[in-house]
Amino acid sequence: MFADIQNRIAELRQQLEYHNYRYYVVDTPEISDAEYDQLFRELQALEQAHPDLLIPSSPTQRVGGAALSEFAQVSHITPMLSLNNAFSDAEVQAFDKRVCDAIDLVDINYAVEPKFDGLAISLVYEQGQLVSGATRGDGYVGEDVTANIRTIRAIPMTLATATPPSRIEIRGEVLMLKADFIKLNQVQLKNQLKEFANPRNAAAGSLRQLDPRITAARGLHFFAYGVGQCEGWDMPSHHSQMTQQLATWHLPVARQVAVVVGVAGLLDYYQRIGNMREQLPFDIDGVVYKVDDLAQQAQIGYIARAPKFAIAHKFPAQEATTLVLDIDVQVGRTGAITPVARLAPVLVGGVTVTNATLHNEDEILRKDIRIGDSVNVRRAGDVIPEVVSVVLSRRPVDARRFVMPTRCPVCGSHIVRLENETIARCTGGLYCPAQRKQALWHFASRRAMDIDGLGEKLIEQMVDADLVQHPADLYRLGLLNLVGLERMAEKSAQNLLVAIEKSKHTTLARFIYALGIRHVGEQTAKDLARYFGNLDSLIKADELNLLQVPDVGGVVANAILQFFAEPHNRTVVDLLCAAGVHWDDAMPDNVVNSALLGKVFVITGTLPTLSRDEAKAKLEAAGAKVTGSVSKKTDYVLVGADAGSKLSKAQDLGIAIIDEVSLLNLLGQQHD
Ligand code: 9MJ
Repeated sequence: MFADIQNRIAELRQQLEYHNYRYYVVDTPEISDAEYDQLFRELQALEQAHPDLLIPSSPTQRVGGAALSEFAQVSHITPMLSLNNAFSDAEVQAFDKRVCDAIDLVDINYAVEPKFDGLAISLVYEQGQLVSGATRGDGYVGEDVTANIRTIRAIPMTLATATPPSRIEIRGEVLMLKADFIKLNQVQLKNQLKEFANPRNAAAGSLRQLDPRITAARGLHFFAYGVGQCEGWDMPSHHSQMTQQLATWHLPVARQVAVVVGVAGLLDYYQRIGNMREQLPFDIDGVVYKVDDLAQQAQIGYIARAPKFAIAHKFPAQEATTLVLDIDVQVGRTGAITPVARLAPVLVGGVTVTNATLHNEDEILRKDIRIGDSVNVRRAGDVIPEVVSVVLSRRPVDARRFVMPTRCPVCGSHIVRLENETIARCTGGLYCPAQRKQALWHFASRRAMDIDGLGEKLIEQMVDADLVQHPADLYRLGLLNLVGLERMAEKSAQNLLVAIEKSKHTTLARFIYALGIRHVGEQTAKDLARYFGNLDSLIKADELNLLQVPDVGGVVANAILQFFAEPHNRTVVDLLCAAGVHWDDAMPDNVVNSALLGKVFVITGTLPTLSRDEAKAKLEAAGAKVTGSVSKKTDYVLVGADAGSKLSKAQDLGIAIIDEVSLLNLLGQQHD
């Protein structure tokens, strides 16, 4: 019976390790998460019932242990050497020549590997069980990070072999996959924690956590690339066979490892890996070349602290340090204002960089980037370079903070940053040249002014030819303007003019929507049109008025206010109306411009003709609110006969007091 349990436990551990390997190492799971959980729970239950059978390398023990107060030191029996670097083809040729000379051979076979940009780690397996994991440290003494290493699912707790070495030290690199890095930074941002500058820093920060539960949550990965000390195992004769062996034990070995011949093979591999660099799921900073034959390696030997039989061929740095000469802002198609650092020109990964995006104001504050600072700049693929961090030690005393300009650099309209938004925007939506194409395209779109035939391409041409600057210009176009444009024969030009003419007769809702006010979609435009009934009332509305409109909250109200507060936009609206754009005014749902809209009333005493309910209904119909008690928020107290304490309170607070006659006057006025 006991033997059965022992067997079942061993079987479950083996199965869990296998499925772990399928999932995390070869990325082709065979069972569902639920099935995995079921096996896991069965093992957990058996181990709980038989604590004497629990071993540290059980798959249930990946995340467990309590937080440490510090990491213990570990001496590496075989030192963990670093590699010399080559930065040019000439240096690689010189390396190959040294190798050839040392062993008096030509056309050497080299094992070639990506150079992972992570942290070098040493894993020790005894009788096939993972017993320890340590960082490289200074190469001789590292830190014991075993508990954290166990949380890395790609690292087997048990080697997948019935005949493991009695003891083997496996070396490789712990890293964070790019996708996990992006996710981690999103979480950091959400929790208002500092983002990591790159996957390498994230991996280092995650592995050096005293609490393994934090490491576990970070999703680290591992690639093996070598063997250190080894007992009870016949080492293969070649490095490439060794890494293959590691893979058969279910250690993750990069798919890109290969064997090539001679210097031409090395340089070709460098090119090939360089071309796929951006597409790889992990960061690399070069490739590594190692003489494949281990006997030849021994013959070539070491110099100082590095092997002479291997070299790292680095890619040009993707990060560089330079000066922030100035910070100014760019205006996007939607009016988004992006601060941009103007940099002293610097080569980053072979490309001269003079500008880097700073994303937004908060980002500048978070990274504390100032004009005059030395900054680290990164370029990844074709994306706009960005500032990663500031070299604070080099900050000059006169470094200046960035101040968001109040005016759009392109059109001079006000720049505003709405509540709860990170992005500041130019408010000159209809007028701003930077937003012209987008604004026109939206204006003409089917659900807005519905100008048939006026698509993106045509708008682009018209703007580029300076025919149209803002929507009102569309209504001044003539046949002669249009026929000069590409693919615009007289017939299509005529059709377009007819469509433009037709669009003049529209609805208020469409017109409001066409203005492209931020946060004002089609439905909100309809609500606004129905509520206000005419454009003038919408333009004159204050925040309280706007908040009365169904589904209009503070953000939308503010966006509308900002839009109409910008004189440039008002000008375009006036020009549109002057050009003949019109609609049939609807009866407003609510009476607007009322002195009473949004005002807070308290009624007290007996009114001469109206009942209290009637007075209340009339007030509410005019957009006022009626409450029961007088406070500082009360605008008016409507008094009748025998008014009591509410009247005296209103007098104390200096609140306007009116009688029924004045009320009826007020109500009457707005129907004028
Ligand atoms: C990295 N970082 O990818 C070695 N490395 O070999 C590879 N590092 C190495 N090999 C001996 N692929 C010392 C370091």
